[in-house]
Amino acid sequence: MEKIIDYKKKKNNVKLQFADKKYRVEVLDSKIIRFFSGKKSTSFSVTECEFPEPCWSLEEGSNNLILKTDDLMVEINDGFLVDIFDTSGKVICRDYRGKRQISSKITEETLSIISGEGHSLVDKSRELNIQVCKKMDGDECFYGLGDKTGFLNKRGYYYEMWNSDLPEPQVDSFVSLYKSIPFFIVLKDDCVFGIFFDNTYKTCFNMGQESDDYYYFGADKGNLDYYFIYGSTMSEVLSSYMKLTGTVPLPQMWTLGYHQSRWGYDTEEQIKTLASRMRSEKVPCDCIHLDIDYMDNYKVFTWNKKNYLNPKAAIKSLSKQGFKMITIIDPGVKKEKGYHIYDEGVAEGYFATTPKGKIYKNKVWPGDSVFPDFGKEKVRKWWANNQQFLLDMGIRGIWNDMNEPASFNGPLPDDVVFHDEERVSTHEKMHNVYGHLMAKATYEGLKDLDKRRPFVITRACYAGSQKYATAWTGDNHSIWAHLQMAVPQLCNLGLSGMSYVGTDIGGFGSDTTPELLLRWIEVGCFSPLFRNHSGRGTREQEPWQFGDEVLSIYRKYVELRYRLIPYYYDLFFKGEQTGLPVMRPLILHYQNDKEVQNKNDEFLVGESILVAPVLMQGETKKMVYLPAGDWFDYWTGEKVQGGDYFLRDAPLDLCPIYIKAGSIIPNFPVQQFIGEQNIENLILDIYPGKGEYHHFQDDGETFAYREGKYNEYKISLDDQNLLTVSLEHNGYEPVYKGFTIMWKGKERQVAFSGSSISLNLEG
Ligand code: MIG
Repeated sequence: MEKIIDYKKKKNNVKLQFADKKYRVEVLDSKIIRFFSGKKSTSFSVTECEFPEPCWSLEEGSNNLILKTDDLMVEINDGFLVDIFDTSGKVICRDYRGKRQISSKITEETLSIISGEGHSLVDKSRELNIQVCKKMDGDECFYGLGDKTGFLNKRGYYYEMWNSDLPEPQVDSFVSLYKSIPFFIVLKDDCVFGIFFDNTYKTCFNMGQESDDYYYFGADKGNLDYYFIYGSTMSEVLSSYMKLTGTVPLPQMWTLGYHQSRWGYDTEEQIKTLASRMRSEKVPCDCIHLDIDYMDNYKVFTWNKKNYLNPKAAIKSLSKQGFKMITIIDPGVKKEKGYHIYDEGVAEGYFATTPKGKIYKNKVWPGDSVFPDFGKEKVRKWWANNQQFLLDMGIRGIWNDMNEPASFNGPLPDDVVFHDEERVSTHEKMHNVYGHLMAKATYEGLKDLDKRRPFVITRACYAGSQKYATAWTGDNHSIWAHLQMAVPQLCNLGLSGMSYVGTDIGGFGSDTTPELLLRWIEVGCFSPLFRNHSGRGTREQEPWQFGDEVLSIYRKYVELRYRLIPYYYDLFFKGEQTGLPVMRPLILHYQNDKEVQNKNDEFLVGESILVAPVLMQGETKKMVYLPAGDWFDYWTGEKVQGGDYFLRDAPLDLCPIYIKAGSIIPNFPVQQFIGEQNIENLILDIYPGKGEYHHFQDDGETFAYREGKYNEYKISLDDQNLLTVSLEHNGYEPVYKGFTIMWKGKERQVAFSGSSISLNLEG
C-alpha cells in the first residue's frame, strides 16, 4: 500500500505526496471536504461559489494524518484511504479496505455485444483507474444521481453517467439516461452525507449492486475529484451541494403555468386553432411549444415560410390572448453551403472536428449535420446572439433538445475534437457537459438580449445545469410504468439539484388512454414544469381529445395548479436561497421515518402539500401513508392523524391530497393565463395549527427582485388561532389591498393597509 511520504499544509488544503502519486485534501468549510488527485482543470459545475476561509487543523497520528474541522475529523491513511468521523468520534463514512468481489469476468466478445446494444458500456468485471470504494454498513439508502430510471432508493443498483438518448421505453435496467449528475446522498440510521464526483468522463456508480460490503464510484479517465458533504439533515446536505453548484434562479411567473405541446403542430393554422380551443374549453394555458417543424428543413434559427405565412404576426396575436411561445432548438447544424449558420460556423471554426481537423459530421434531423463546439466561449456567444432572430419573432423561451448530443448515424467517436475553453479536448471528456454548455449559451444569450429571466428547457444535463435551465425527462411512453416512474425520477432530480423539472404529461411515445392521461395530469399538475407533450404519430392527447368528462376532470387539475401558482412561485423564490427543490420525496423532511425511505408513490410539494396519486390502471382506492403529525384532507377538510397507512377513496376525478397542520397556502383565483387578472387580493388558505409562511411578490419577469424590488409578507398563525400578516420587506408596488382568508370551509375578507394586521380566526 502506498505510503504517505510527505505533506504540506496550505491555507485551505493539505498536499500529500505518496510514493508515485500526489493528492490534495481541501477544506471548503467545516462540513465540506474535497478529495483530489489529477491534473489541474476547471470545473463545469463549481463555478461561482465562495466559502470564507475555514478553521481547521492537521496533526500526525501514529500512522496517519488527522484533519479536524469544527464538525468533522478526517483520518488520511496510507493508500489514500480516508475515514470520516464526527467530532464525537462517531464513524460517518469509511473507505473499504478489502478487494472488490468481482463475480465473473466478461469476455471481450460479450462486452462488445452488450455495448453494441447501447447499454452498459463499462466492463464491470475489472477495477477502474479511478475508483473509490466506501464501506457499506447495511443501513444505507442512496438518493439523487439525476434522472435514472427505477425507484427512489438506488441501493443495490449500478449506474453510469453518459448522456444517452435511447429509443426503447426506459426501464429499471437502463444504466444511463439523458442526464449526468454525479451526486448522491447517503442516508444512514444515524447520519447523512452527500458525495459529488466532479468528473465529466463516463463515470460509474455501483450502489451495492456488486456486494453488500461496499459501494463504489469511479472512472477510467479524468481526475479523482470528489466532495464529501456532511450535514445534520438531508436538506442541509442538499443545500451545501447547491451552494457548490448553484441554485435554480427564480423563473418568470408565467412559466409555472400550463404548457401545451405536441410534435406535430405543423402550421400556423394549427397553432391558432389550438390556442383558441384552449380558451374556448377554458383550460388555463400560458404556453405553446413549437417542435422541429416550425423550422425550414430543420435548420436552426430559420422559419418554415411554407407553413407559416407570417409567424411574427401570428405570435403577436397569440400573445394578446396571453400565450407565450417556445421554440425548440437542436444543436445539430445542417451541413449546407449558403445556410448562414453553417457558413459562419465553418468560417470561424465553431464546429467540432475530427482529430485530423476536418469538420466532424453525423446525421440528425436536418440530415448531414455538424456540431457547435459549445466549450468555447466564442461559440457560446455566437450561438447566444443568433437567438435574436427568435426573440424578434416574439419567442419567449428556448427548448434545447438532442443535446446529449444525440446522433442518428452511430455515436460520436470518443476522439472527436471539442474544446474546453481554449484547451483542445475530446468528445469523451465533453460529452456529458455538451447539453450543459448549450444550456449555458442559451441562458446567457437570452439574459443578455431579452433582459427578462431566461426560460430555457434542456434534455441533457450535468451537475449545475440548474443554473441555466429547467429540464424535462425526455421521451417517456404513455405507459403506466412511466407514470409510476415519474414520481421517484422527478424527486431524485430535485435531490440532484434539478428542481425545475417535469415529465411529458400523458406520455410522449405510444398511445395514451383517457384514464392514463387523467391520472397523469393529477400528478403532473404538481410537477414544477407542467407540460403535456406527445410524439408525432401517437394518439392525440390534448385535454379535449376524450370527451367532456375527461376534459372537465383535466380542467379541474389545471385549475388547481393555477390556484397554487403563488405557492409554487414562493417555493422557487425560497429555493434560489436554500437550494431546496419544489417537488420533494417524503424522506427529505422525515428522514427518521423508515416508512418513507422507499416511498415511491407519494411526494411533497414544499413542506405543506402531500400528494398521494393513483398510479395504477383501474384503481379507485389509494393506500395513503402520512408521516407523524396532523394533516388535513384537501378535498373534505377532515383532520387525519399521520403515522400510519389508511385507505382513501380515489375515483378517477380525485387525487388524494393532504395539507400539513399549521400550513398557510397562498392562492390566486383561477385565471386563463398568468397575468390575466390584476390580483389585488391574495387568498390565504389556512389550516389549523401553529405555522409561519413567507410570501413574495414582484414583477414576475425581471431581475429587479435581486435589487430588493420585491415584497415579502410574513404570515403566522399561533395555537390560539391568531393570524398575523406583516409586510417584512416593501420594495415593490402595489402592495395587496387585502386578503381573502379561507378557514375551516369559510371565507372572509380583510383589508390590508400595508404594514401589519392581526385577527383571531375563531373570533
Ligand atoms: O428524435 O423534436 O425528446 O420531445 O418532440 C426525436 C422531436 C427528437 C425528441 C424530444 C421530443 C421531441 C422530438 N425529439
